[in-house]
Amino acid sequence: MLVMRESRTRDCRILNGMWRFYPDLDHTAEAEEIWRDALPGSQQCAVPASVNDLFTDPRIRHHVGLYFYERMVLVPGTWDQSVILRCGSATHEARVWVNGQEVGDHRGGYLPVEVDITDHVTPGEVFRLTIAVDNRLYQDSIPPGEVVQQDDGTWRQDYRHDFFNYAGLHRSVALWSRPRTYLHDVTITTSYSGSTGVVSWSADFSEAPASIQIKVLDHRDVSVIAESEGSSGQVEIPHVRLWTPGIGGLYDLEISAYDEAGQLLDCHREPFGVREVAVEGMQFLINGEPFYFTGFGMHEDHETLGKGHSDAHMLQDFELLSWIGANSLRTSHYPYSDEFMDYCDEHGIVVIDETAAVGLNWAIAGGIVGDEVGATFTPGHVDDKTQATHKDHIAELIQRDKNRPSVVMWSIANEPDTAVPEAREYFAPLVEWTRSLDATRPVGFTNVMFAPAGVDTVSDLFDVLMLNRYYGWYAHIADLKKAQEVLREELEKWQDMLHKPIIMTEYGADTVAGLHSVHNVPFSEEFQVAYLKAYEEVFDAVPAVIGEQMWNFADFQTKFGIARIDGNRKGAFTRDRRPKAAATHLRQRWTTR
Ligand code: BDP
Repeated sequence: MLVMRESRTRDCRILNGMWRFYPDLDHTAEAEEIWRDALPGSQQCAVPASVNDLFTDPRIRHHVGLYFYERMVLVPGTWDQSVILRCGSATHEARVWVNGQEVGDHRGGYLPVEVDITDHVTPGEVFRLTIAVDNRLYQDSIPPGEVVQQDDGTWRQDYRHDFFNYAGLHRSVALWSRPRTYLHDVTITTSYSGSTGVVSWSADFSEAPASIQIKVLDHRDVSVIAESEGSSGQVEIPHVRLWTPGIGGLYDLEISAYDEAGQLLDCHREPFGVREVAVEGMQFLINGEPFYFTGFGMHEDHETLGKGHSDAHMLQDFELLSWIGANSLRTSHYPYSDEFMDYCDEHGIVVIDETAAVGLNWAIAGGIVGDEVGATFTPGHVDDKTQATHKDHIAELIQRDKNRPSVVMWSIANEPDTAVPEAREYFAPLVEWTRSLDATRPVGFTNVMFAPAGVDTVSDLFDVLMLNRYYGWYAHIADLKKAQEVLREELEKWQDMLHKPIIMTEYGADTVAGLHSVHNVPFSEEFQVAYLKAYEEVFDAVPAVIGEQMWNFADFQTKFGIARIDGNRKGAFTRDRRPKAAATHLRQRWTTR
């Protein structure tokens, strides 16, 4: 599924704003088929946004089940093509009705929902659009979870990951007009030789057009740089401007399809960059140059909005990333919005693109050793069904992001239970699957502290080692000398065993902004800085370490827990994006490298 972009043949109406809203608090909506008529009541909800922090009623905040959204939509009278409804995401499942008739659904909360509604609407007329968003997570969803019926009959959502289960229409909703014969996919791969860029493309249409014209355009001013034709082939870019970290450098591949009479059928512009990514020995190369990752594991998370996208908030985050000297980030722990990824492509921000496969670990909960609840890889926990959903989810992510130059690596899971042999059976086919879908990027996952070198059973299957470590915090609390010792010993062991590049994808300490101490006590700003310095000394001493992404960019909301004070406080910035002392420290280190 291509990211929809306006073109000579594709038009768009953004449907963001205030929608009618009905949270199904008593779970009767399905039996009553409430989508058949206008939603009851007069409540409204903002789109895009998470539902949870907008209302004062705690039943809405903690609701487990369905939320209904509705609005009237005008199909422009000039639209005589296919009409497509597209939401950037609906967390975690969506069902869509047009005038009370079901037209489509989608499972998975962080990737687009696209439904062809042509046969149900009439140009020039208004229709009633209803979308149900289901926030429930199950054993076979990605991420997994469990809905528990409580003694008083209410439902509780359990899940094993460390961020609040925000729900809603989180990203833009739009109505699109698309030609009936249309480009539904294009794959672009690039390389270069000397100063000549080589671009290969392969385009798939709903129906073969009579001819296909290809143009390479400069993304900035759409000037034509090269031309070719056909559904697949190669085109050269003389004096190529390589896509470069910190700079960017985009081109567009314009694909135009014509019928026998030479009439334009469809036209789409796909942004791309010419760059090469490779892992060689213990180095990660971008355009042949060793790349050292600085930056963060992040979250889509803000006051009021929850996981709702806002261009203004996104821009502020990117400004802070630039200010602090971060050249990269990981989309922990799910795919981020199209807008976010577009910005990374445009500005040369290096992305480790992560799936929503987080919490596949029955031995921990949010970095902390959990209760004894049984094995991870067992029927009813993480099993064949989970793996099947995981596989589809990887395919959808690669489908969405494969042409993005910013994406230099796939992270197919965060902290699964890889201390047990069953993990290998689960992950080996998924690694192979990922490589079969994209042979151009390395594949990794982030390894949990409880599966260190010698215990972990899967890391040799992957190209790069990504480690999340909390020595000095969850283990050896406050003993930074010991933390350094254990960390160094472990990193050297990995280095000797695998000879692969290592990125430290998480390390951090909860820190309450404004709490100070001359004794470096945990939770103080001074301790967070001391903790970072201790880790950095080790990174600088181990050659295999080719990156540091501190946990987390900013404080973020989580479910309740005694180790969570209104959320996770490991941010370098507070939740409202004020710098802690750690931010100033990181800026000093990363801007002078
Ligand atoms: C790691 C998880 C991350 C948590 C972090 C923490 O990958 O999602 O937020 O620990 O505990 O286990 O802060």
